[in-house]
Amino acid sequence: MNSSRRKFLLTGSSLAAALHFSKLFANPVPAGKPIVISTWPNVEANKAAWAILTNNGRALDAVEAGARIPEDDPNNNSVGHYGLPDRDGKLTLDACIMDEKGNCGSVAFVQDYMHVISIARAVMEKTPHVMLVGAGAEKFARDNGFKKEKLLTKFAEASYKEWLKKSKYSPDTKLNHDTIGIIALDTNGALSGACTTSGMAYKMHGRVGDSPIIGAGLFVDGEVGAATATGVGEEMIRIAGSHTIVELMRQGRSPQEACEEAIKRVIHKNGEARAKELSVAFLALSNNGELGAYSTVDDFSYTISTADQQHVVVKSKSFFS
Ligand code: SD4
Repeated sequence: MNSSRRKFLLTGSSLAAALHFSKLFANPVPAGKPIVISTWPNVEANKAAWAILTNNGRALDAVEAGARIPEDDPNNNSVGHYGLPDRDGKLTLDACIMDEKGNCGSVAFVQDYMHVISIARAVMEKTPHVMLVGAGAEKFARDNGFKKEKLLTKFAEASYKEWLKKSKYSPDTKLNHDTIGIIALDTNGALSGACTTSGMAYKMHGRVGDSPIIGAGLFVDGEVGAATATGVGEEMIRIAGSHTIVELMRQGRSPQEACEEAIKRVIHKNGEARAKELSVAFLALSNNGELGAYSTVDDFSYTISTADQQHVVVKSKSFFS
C-alpha cells in the first residue's frame, strides 16, 4: 500500500472503518449468515455486496458487485482502472469468480477493460471454458459488449517513470497491496467468491499471479467453504493456497487453523528469513459463516460485514508479528 493510499484510508468513510481498527478480535468469531468478508479495508466493496445480501440476493451477485468497486477506485493502485503498470508500462488485469457449485470463470493479462471481474463472470456463464487470457479475453470482452478504454492514469504513468530510474523489481507488495478477494455467504446458504487485481506493480510483461488462478487466489466449495488470498502471488500458486485451505477445512480444520497451516507452508518453503520479506495473506469462510484470517507479516487487515458488525476493518493475526 503506498503512502498516498494510507492517507486516503484515514479520510471519509474509511476513517470510520479505521476507527474500528482498534477492535481486534482474539479469534475470528463464528458470524453466521449473511456475511461478506474482503481483503484490506474494502469498506465500500463490502457495502455494495451487503446491500445485495440483505435483499435476499445471491452471493455470486454480491461478490461481483463488491469486486467492481475497487476496479473503479482512484485511490486503489492495485486493482482495475487505477492500478500500476508492469515494467513495460502496460496495465494488465487479472480476475476470477466462483460459485458454490464449482462454476468458475477467469481472465488474465487483460488490457484496456476495467471491470475484469464481470468479464470473468461472463466467461463462466457464456463459454464452455474457465479461463481466457490476453488478446482472446479482450476479443471476448469486446464481443460481449464490454467497453474498451484507456486505463493507465497519469499517476500510474508518473509512478512508472519514477520506477524506471532504478528499474529494480522485488516482490515487495508493501508498495502497492490492495488486491481484493471477497467471499460472501447469502441467506440461502450459498457461498461465492471473487478476486481482482492489477497484479504486482512492475512485474514482467505477461506475468500472471495467483488472483485469476482458481485454487490459488480463490477457491470455493459450497459443501465446505471458501478461501482467497492477497500478497506475492507466486507463493500462493506454489502451494495452491486457497484450494489447500478449503481441503484442510473439509478434513475438519477450522478456517483459522486452515489459514495458519497454509501460511506455515509458505514459510516452510521459503525459510523464515526470506518469508519475513514476503507479504502473503489468506482469508477463509466456512459454509456456516465461521471465518479465518492469517498472514506472514503484520500488515494485513480485512473487512467484515455481518448483522452485528457492519463493514468493520479488522487487523489480521500473523506469523511474524
Ligand atoms: C498478485 N496477489 O498478482 C496479487 C498481488 C496482490 O495486493 O495481492 N496485491 O500476485
